[in-house]
Amino acid sequence: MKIGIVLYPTFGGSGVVATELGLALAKKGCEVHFITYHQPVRLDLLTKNVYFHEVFVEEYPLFHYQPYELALSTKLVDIVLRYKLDLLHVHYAIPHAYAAYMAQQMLQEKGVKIPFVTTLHGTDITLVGSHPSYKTAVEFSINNSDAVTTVSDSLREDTLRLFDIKKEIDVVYNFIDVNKYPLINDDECDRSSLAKPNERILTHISNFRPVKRVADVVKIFYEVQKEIPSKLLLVGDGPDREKIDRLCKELKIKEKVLFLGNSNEVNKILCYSDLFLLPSQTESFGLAALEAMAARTPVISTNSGGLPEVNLHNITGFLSPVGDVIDMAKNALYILNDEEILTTFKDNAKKHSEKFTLNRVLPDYIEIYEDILNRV
Ligand code: GMT
Repeated sequence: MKIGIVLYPTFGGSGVVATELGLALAKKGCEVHFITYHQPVRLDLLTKNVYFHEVFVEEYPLFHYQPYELALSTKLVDIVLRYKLDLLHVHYAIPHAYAAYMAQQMLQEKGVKIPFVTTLHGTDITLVGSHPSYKTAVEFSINNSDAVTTVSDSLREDTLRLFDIKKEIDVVYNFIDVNKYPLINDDECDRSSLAKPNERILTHISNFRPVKRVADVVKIFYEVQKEIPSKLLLVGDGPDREKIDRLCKELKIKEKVLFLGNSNEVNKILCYSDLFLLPSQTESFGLAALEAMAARTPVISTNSGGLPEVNLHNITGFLSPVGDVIDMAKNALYILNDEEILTTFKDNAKKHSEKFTLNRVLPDYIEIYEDILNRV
């Protein structure tokens, strides 16, 4: 099968899922073409069956906004024709589903039929997608996709609630490749440059957007460090980063908080971590939480969106209402205060993460592909 995967190339979860899926399909013998505006962060281009095509937007003085979807749909037509692709799989509705639909229409005029699958990831539905500026186009693109998937039951429900959907929506959970999360032994996991032996390490990874409520991460940590010696690792970068830096200074905890920026060594950072904090306003799934669990790190999160499908209350971590930093701090202390409790939560987190493996998810996507190809 020859598949074109359209994605955002950044550190965000939708790009990570799309990249890992494409790489797994390539390993199975599919020819996979990644199409986006620069090389995806987790994509190793020297992989058999893998191709990358950069979408270039020509600048022109008249354009106040660059017409990316126009360039993308043109590129899709070009790649489908040149490599004789069988189908497109677009990750994140805006503007990918819309561009895929346009490419499909243009190709039809040339006598070529190409079906496309749209995978909805979260903010393309809950935050940006349902905004009046985009809603009509997003609804149209979803209804005109040949197949639609969401990454959690909660996102499926949100999509049906926020849009007038006339299509079946399949839930295909996000996943991790367990081979990339081997348990790292304590002696291999040298955390001495980050924390003293008696200190606990709490970690947060995100794109520092307002939806992540990173200020709540700091406030939870502030309460925790009053009771037990600890450090906070902040991984990632984004619009709220400076605000968070200022908050740490105001709370006088700057020397206990390490800003690590964007990292491709998430796996290693997580092996140092005792607890993962994800107090998001909304989260369709919470891939970062799943990655933490796969690395044996329990999770303190909110109970919004799809998080309860990933983080099990009082088993793999705890869930609290959005903004309830005192409850989240109390739960964090409960786990961190007792070595035996911490070990139980770590074991539970690892075990539960194994329900979301690539091997379980891949056949679902392949079935969806075969189904739409049979309908062409
Ligand atoms: O969380 C973000 O802001 C990034 C966003 C993305 O598009 O990469 O993440 C969304 O997709 C991930 C992969 O499916 C999910 O794990 C995240 O929960 C989801 N984010 C939100 O719903 C806020």
